[in-house]
Amino acid sequence: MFGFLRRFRKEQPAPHTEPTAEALVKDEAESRIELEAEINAEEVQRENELPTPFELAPLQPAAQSPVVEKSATPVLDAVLDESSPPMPQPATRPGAKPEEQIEPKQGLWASLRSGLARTRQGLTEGLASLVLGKKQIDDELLEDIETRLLLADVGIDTTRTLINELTQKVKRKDLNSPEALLEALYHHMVRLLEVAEQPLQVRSEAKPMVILVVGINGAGKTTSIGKIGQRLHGEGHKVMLAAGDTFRAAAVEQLQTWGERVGVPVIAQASGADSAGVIFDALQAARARGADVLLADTAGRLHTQGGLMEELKKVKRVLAKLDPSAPHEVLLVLDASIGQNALNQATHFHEALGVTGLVVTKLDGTAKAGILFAITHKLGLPIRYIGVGERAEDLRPFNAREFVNAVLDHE
Ligand SMILES: Nc1nc2c(ncn2[C@@H]2O[C@H](COP(=O)(O)OP(=O)(O)OP(=O)(O)O)[C@@H](O)[C@H]2O)c(=O)[nH]1
Ligand SMILES: [Mg+2]
Repeated sequence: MFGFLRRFRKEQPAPHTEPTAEALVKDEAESRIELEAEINAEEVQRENELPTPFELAPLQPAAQSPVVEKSATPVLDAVLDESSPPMPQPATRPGAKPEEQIEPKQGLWASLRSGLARTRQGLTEGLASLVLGKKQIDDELLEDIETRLLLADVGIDTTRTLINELTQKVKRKDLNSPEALLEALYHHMVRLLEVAEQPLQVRSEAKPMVILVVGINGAGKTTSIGKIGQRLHGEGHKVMLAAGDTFRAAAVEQLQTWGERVGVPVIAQASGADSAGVIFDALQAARARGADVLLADTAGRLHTQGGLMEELKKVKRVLAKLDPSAPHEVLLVLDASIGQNALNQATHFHEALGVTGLVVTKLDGTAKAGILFAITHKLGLPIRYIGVGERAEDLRPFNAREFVNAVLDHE
């Protein structure tokens, strides 16, 4: 059942009376006001939920900081030294399930819905009047759905595929009402995205599992590393971070701040060092300390910057010298708000590096969350996480049905 239809129906006249055109316009306007009110309420709730700087996890005192600052390659003595601080253990409640340790029980669904409010508004606004005002499926309805999918950045090819599937069903008379058409669209969209529903699994045979995080400037790589690190650490894995972005000023400090906040060690060198060297040393250190997961940050780059793409290939080659199976994951972080460009980036990064998983960030604050359909339809890559906000729990493992429920207002 679609929430926007249910809400709209409440406003409808008694079922035996055909709504007049005037009533429909009025109802649509009211429905729009209701939707806007809903989104505003969600935004207010969100603002209230956002942690103030004082609510963030307190930083550990410097003396107990697990951050490992390195000055040259290879400098592993300090790391390997028996007297170096032990790996911090996850602050977990004994017996608690992993999800309980990281995520509050309530509000997860609400936060996903509120994060995706803009895309949902674009996809569903006005559809209620169009669907409930008709007995038959007609071209106008199909065209309207097509336009909405395109505006949500589902992309021309993927939209055409979805609309073609619906049109075939209509021709075969499998669908006998506009509501059935919408329901069929919902199921097609879930099926399309289910291919990408492959959560990140920590591979126990890899010690450590090396996750190389790549993407363009500002996509959310470092933040996502911090959030994934927090999640995996909370699940009881020994996590280490590698400050492989030696290019951008303050990049190392940004990762170290995350390391301190989450309570995991960061292997870093002075900025300007060779990125491949830092990540190589970090892998050695992580092995020596028995880490389960090493998350390696890298500097942002465009796929068109050939030299910088070569640098990432070098990182891969250097890692493979220590462990032929490393990196075990090449995680591409994509900013959803750039829409179709994200598909372009994914295609090129995948060609160059063999991407094995995606993190799609900033789905909040954009009406273009439809890009997930285009990327999955074209590349079929696993979407490990989606980012729907700035809080750690706003980086969520991707679930196709949950996602489509939120963008189509389906319950
Ligand atoms: N609203 C929102 N903001 C996000 C999300 N993910 C990351 N951000 C913000 O995006 C900004 C850039 O994030 P970074 O993690 O520094 O991006 P980066 O890819 O490491 O950037 P460079 O290191 O400069 O290449 C920060 O302000 C993050 O808080 C998200 O899912 N939603
Ligand atoms: Mg960064």
